[in-house]
Amino acid sequence: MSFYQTPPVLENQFTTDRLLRTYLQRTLGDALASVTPELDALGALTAGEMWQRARAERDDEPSLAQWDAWGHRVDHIELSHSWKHAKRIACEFGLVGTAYERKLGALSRVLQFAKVYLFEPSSDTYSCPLAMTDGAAKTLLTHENRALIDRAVSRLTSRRAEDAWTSGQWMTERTGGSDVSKTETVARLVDGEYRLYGTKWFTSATTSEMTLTLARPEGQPEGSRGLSLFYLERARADGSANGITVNRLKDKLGTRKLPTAELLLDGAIAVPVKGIGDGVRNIAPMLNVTRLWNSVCAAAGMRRGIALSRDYARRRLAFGMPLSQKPLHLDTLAGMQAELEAGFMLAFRVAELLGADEAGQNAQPELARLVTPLAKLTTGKQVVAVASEALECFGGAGYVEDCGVSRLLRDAQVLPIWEGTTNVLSLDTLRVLAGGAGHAALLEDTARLMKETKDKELAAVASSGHEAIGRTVAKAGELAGRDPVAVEQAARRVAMTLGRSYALVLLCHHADWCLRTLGDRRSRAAALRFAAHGFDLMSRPEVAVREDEAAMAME
Ligand code: MFK
Repeated sequence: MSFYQTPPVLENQFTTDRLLRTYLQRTLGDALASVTPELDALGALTAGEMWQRARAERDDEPSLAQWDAWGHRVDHIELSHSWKHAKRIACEFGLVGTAYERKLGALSRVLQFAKVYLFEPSSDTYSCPLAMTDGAAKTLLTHENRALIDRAVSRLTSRRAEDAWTSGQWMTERTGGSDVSKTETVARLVDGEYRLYGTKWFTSATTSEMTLTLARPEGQPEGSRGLSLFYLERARADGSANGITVNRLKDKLGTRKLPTAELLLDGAIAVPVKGIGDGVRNIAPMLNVTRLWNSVCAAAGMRRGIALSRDYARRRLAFGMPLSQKPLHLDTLAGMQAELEAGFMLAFRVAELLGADEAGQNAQPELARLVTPLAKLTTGKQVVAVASEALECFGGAGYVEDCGVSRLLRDAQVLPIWEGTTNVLSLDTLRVLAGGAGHAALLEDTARLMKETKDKELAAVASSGHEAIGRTVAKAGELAGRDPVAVEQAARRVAMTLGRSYALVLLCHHADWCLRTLGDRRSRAAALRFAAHGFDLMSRPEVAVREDEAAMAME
């Protein structure tokens, strides 16, 4: 009789997720009971129908038809079936709307992102337009543009798929995804309305009904201050294209269900969102929301890789027993879970801060401004490493497309890139440290968390995290005053140390709660393991070997 392995099975992704459930128990308290049926239903859907569909339709990718049979330019993007399905589920469960309905007050963002966490890994990256939609709604509300709010926000936050809109976020041009100040798109005032001319080089979810974008009104200075933030709709009132042509769809490593296009804007009618100038500053609310989505989606990707690997470990027999009984395999899974638990805490901490700010309760804007890029850059790197391990947990099967795991790694790789690369966000972290009270707020928060952590070992580890943050902030400040090149060279180590150390302190605090309230020691084990993986990356000399290293880097 030949031997065959059994494929992994996904159970309900809410009911089987200890980390998510204990976190929600701690943060939502009594309110959890009222939202459990919804989370339970989404957990069943994401493990069942959505996951099966994503796998069965894996080759059903979006396609672009530029011309119709009669020679008209149409630029029609046909979406995959799973995307049409994902839109209905996203609306029904209020993946965006939950945040704006605010039924749980300051905790509404926690609930929203619990849903995002469940939904994302089976959504074929439909999370991308949802992230931008959330960011657009937030940005329009922040800038209090009444006409645009009336026109778009109820559509962006709708729970009815028939009238719900999604939004794009068109920032990237050929001049660069990071250095947005070089944006070449021009805004020309024609008969009292702005028309945009230029190319947008990386427009994700190009089928969205509207977008926020940057352009330089004629006569405005160079640099990011001369840019303005514009709102535009894909179609004009008569249904014709709004001066937008689609040059081609990108042929990407991953996120292949997501239609990402190169666009030409040739007279697209657009409306300034907040006057003229300061475009980068004005689009920042959107960036901060999408960076939070990125962090939660990174945690979700880790969780999915672990869920599949864990189930497979129970089924996969090798050397006479299941992998789940092999000490080395258990050690590998424990390391993956430890990274997930820390990354999860960091991502959801940003959700807590955003929700508090929006509800006007215990708002901590300086802390939020600092930890948003920290969460994004920390979890972006974690998910690539954990997804890679997840594939390895399947051996050769994980490297094969139709086993359903390989996509996790390809999709993970975008998370450290879009919405600001690791290095760009590390430099952003330095700017925040130099300019505000973020580091004081961070130290205050870690001191509080540490104080509330009672278990001796967890408290000691949390204290090491708190101290690493203090040392790193001091070191960055000292370097910045003495040697600007050295501080820039160290930026990633500074940011990663802050991100991983904060994640560690948050996880210790959560683990302590689990221990005391539930008698559950598993998050404690995760915290100790995460600490052993390392969180202080600042121990190397920053200046001594600089020239040798630069030579070595570019040999
Ligand atoms: C699954 C999840 C899906 C997620 C959706 C993915 C969709 C992908 C679609 C995309 O569009 S990806 C492309 C995203 N592009 C970026 O994220 C840009 C990356 N580059 C940066 O973030 C640069 O740091 C930045 C463009 C912001 C630097 O620009 P500048 O011109 O050097 O600006 P500067 O001087 O740093 O900042 C200008 C102002 O904005 C400053 O304020 P002031 O004018 O008051 O001095 C900054 O403080 C402010 N600012 C910048 N970043 C901010 C911010 N304010 C608040 N929050 C921020 N994050």
